[in-house]
Amino acid sequence: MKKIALLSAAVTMISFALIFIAYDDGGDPLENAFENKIVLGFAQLGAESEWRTASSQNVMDAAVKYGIELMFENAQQKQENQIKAIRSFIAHRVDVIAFSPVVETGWDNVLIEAKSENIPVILVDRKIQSEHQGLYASFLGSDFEEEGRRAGAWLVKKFAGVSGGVSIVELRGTDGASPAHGRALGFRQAVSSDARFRIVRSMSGDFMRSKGRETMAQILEEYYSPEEGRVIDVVFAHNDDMAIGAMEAMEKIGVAPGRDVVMISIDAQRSALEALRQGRMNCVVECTPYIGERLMELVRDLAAGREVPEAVYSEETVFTEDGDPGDLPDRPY
Ligand code: GYE
Repeated sequence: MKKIALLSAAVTMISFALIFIAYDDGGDPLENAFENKIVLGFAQLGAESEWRTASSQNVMDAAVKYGIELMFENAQQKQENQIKAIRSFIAHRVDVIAFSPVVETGWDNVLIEAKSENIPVILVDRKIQSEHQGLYASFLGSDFEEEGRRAGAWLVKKFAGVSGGVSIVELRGTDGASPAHGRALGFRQAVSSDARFRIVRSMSGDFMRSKGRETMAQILEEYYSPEEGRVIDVVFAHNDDMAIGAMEAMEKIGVAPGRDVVMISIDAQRSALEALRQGRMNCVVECTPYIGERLMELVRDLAAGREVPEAVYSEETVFTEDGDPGDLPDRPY
């Protein structure tokens, strides 16, 4: 009898401890303590930029906050690794799969496999292209064409009333990736109506700072000589890391980004906003990595069998040299 009483006291204490742990998680305490946790398999594409690192951290933090168990894989920028990760999530019978597709095509087979196992899929931050319908439940992220248009529209305004041609260098993101595709397209839509704007060089820097630096150094060799001093007018970089790499390459040979060359970039991470404050950058189009909490809400809805919207776009803004530097946000990333 005494033993039974002791045992039941112990069980009660453990239950309270469990409730407390779940509460500490920031999730719904009772739901987590007494029900099985939802399991989310997330295949991140890599760690190519500061944006990506912030995105991964944000997903991890949001999973803790929502009491969702996260299986997280980093695919090191390789599609085959992402496909492998998704297959392992299917084998583990996770409740929901989410991934940021490194490129747009080549996902049909693995997504058909997930579908046949009734595991819903969310595309996070990047899109795919497929002839098949219904391979994923929802897309969550930014409107990349709109980001490109915003960058181009600012440039058109910047050169309003200035005569003569405007030569532009474009540093593209990863070839085949939806943000590279959308940003290139949107930018061209915005500048193409004015014949003064010419994209003289477009090269991929793979969304990486090191490659932005190398690519820009190569382009400067072609377009700049200390004797002639000829330099391009504008650099449009598909992300901040490449823009910062390009700025380093310019400064190394005495070209001043922001003054000798107009700099436009996308993301608005802390280092780019700092460059804007210093006058080394002219325009930064925001693309937020903070979509983790919205992702967890979608995961909860899908796990509960509820309908979710086909696409959820983030609300974003543009930071430019025309604004008050004091208004620029402080970013942890
Ligand atoms: O702009 C870039 C990152 O997919 C929107 O990927 C994302 C992009 C982001 O490497 O910095």
